[in-house]
Amino acid sequence: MKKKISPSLMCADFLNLGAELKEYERLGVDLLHIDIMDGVFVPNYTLGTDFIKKLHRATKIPLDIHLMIDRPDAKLDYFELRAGDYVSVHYESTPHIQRTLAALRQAGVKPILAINPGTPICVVEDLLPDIDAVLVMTVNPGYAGQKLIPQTIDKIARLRRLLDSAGYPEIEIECDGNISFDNAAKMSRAGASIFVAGTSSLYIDGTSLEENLKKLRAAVEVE
Ligand code: S6P
Ligand code: MG
Repeated sequence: MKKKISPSLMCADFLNLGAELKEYERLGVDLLHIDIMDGVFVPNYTLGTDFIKKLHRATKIPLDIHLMIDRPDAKLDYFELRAGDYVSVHYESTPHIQRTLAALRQAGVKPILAINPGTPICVVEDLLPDIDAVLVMTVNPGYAGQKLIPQTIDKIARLRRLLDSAGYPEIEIECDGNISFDNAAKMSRAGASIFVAGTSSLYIDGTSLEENLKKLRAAVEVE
């Protein structure tokens, strides 16, 4: 499975975003991670619907939209979705998660089931036909710059085994939260293939995106 890096744009330099986007295109970044928070499902606000529209016009890189919002089933229409985008919805955010995932598939995007650190992996079992990936939160969602919850590494390994033994080896595992170069290697070995890159790797003050991306790519290629 190709290992993909998804820079977290909530960590980007907003005053320099146009140049940063050009740099991502030049470096062949796979995805752009867009955190959407509503102050209810998580205690923070970040990026929004108009930002997604602007990005769609500015770049062909697929968006990796992470919805951390309460009752996303009632709000999917707020978002401009483009074929090829990845969209994650949280298991914990709606009692109608299957309906929401099916609506995403219908809209032509890749549906991803996101699970918080405290949510057990067994919740994916009855949703396997509806998803292209599982997003394992390796910190509690809401903020950049947090510390890894250590047991989430083993959680990724257990989830990989569950997906493979259920006959879904093509379902990817995305991880999000404190993906440092060291943690990325451990997550990759455990079976993750999509890595959200924030303040722990790409956006370390005083370092270059190009160098950090190179280091992160090398870290996740370990087997
Ligand atoms: C957190 C959000 C994440 C962060 C990312 C930041 O709720 O979903 O996508 O932007 O975790 O990376 P880091 O390296 O600062 O944890
Ligand atoms: Mg995120």
